[in-house]
Amino acid sequence: GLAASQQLPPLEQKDSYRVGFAQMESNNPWRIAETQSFRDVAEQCNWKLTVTDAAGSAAKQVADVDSMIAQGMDAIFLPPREERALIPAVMKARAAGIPVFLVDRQVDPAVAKAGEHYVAFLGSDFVEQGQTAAQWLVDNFEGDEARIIELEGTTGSSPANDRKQGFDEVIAEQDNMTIIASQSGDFSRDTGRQVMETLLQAHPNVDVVYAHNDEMAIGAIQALEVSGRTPGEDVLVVSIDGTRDALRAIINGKMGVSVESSPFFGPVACDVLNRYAAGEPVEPWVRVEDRIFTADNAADHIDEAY
Ligand code: GYE
Repeated sequence: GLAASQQLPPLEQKDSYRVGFAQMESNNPWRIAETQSFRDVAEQCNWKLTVTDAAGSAAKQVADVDSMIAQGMDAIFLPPREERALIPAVMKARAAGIPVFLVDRQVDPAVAKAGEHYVAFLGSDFVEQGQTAAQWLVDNFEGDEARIIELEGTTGSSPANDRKQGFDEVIAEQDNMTIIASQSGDFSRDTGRQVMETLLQAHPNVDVVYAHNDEMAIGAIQALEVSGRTPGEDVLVVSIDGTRDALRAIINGKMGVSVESSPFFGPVACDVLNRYAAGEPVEPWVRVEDRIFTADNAADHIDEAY
């Protein structure tokens, strides 16, 4: 009946779980640290862990989830590369009776819901991260007028949508700040560098770069340096993640701030799976609290960075 069909698939308590982690790509340190975090907890959580890598293709990620369903995994942890493209994978796993936990990115909440189609979303508040980056800029920008270039993450991904929303709404309230260009760099260092090189031609008067992640920010810093600019002096760079390269750039004065977005989901994934199997309630959004890295504290955190 209707009630039964709206129930999430149960998970039996067992000595060992077959767990799938369907990673989307491994082309940056954040993704590698996240995958490693799952591998690190597998043994102590009694998981037989299967990891796939969709190599940046949402279609392959759907196929990877398909094969995990076919193999009869007990549970699937999924970081959906794009908000819409991965919805069929979520629905199919649920129909097959396999509980799905979204990690680090969301699917479109108008279509698929936590507590109904999947168990929970484990991750950060991306709107808040964008607001925090913008507020740091408002508090620390020293020029008269800020012309901002925004490098967006992967088109159609929840962190790109939400980091843009949070940042843009704070900037819209500032009389002296304007976003003069906003374009996707696909969360990648190389693409970020190329997009920045192109945008610099059209907007040589840029004062600030806001990148949706550190990899693109590092790419932008390279493009700024190649163009003869001094990042941190001529152009202020603000970003999100807190990678080792970003903390190093902050220490070297090339980057102003990196708002943390932690990739270390293994321990929380273990805890949530155990609670779910024990029949305990799992909140629809298992929220990760993020810190902020600046010149004041970057050196204190570089040793634990990835
Ligand atoms: O910021 C980025 C990664 O989804 C929160 O994806 C994650 C983002 C992270 O590629 O570096």
